[in-house]
Amino acid sequence: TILVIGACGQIGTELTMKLREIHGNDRIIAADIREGSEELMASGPFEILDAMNSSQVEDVCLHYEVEEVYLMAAMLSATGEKFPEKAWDLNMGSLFIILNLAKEKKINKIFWPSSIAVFGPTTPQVDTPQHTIMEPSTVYGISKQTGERWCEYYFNKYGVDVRSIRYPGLISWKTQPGGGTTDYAIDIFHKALNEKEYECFLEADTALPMMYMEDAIRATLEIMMAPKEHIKIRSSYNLSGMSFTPSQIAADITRHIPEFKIDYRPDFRQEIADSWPGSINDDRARKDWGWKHVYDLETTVETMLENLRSTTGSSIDKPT
Ligand code: VAH
Repeated sequence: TILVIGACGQIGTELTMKLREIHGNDRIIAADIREGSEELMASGPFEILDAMNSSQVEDVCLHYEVEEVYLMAAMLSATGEKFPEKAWDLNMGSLFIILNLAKEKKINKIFWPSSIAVFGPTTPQVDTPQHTIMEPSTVYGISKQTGERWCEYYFNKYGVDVRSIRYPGLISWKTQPGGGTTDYAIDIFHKALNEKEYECFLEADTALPMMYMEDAIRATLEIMMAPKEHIKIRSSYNLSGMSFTPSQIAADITRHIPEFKIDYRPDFRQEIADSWPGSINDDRARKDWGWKHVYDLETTVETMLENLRSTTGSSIDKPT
């Protein structure tokens, strides 16, 4: 069976539903610190689980004969700056529990998400390369950079088959975003549809790497299904879909909703966004395991508005 820890989060929810579609509901165990959407809870086995409690995690793995773990639980960049110690403890504690279970051969494959947050203000910001200077300025970015080093160490020293992707900002409609800096790119759709206006917490010209959730889920499944020898980078792969600024996505939304108005009131998240790249080079993911993105800005805007219009208020669960 496959265990998804953090199954009720922004990525976890859609990843769990996709894995259940592919492997069958009962082969995918969803686990999180709290319950999730009605759809998720009704679709297969669920366990309330504290990702930092090693005996609880081990019990779930043994009980369900878990072979693979997707560790999607983490505290993201913005929230992490409000609770630095908790972010470090959760992001690192949960990773060590899973890496050690694999080292002890109690599970045999891990997916662990990294992020563009591993890059910092001294990183080249345009077409950021796979290998480059990384001096992250957020606790979240520090935990992801350290986590990458530990994943590579456990692969080299203990043969642990852990695979990782540096996700850009992710855009999705099925769940509310969870405390990230790129969340404006999700909030903007809800506000455009419900209020026809949006007060953006980033400057108009803040370019950030982004990806539509469907592409991110497919990338996650593809890196996990790739033959072991194709995964040549065991820290984490750069991955990119598109790159845009708040004013660019606002202009595209206005093509669909002409009366939409946006204004800009940057808050503490501006400094975080300024420390991250504007665009990412993902040639290694394309070369090693055949990655290619599908969604661009136009198709993302169309798909988001179409789905939110047809499900407004119903299946968008409340912020956790
Ligand atoms: C965040 N959405 O904003 C996450 C992600 C690259 C951004 O790590 O923290």
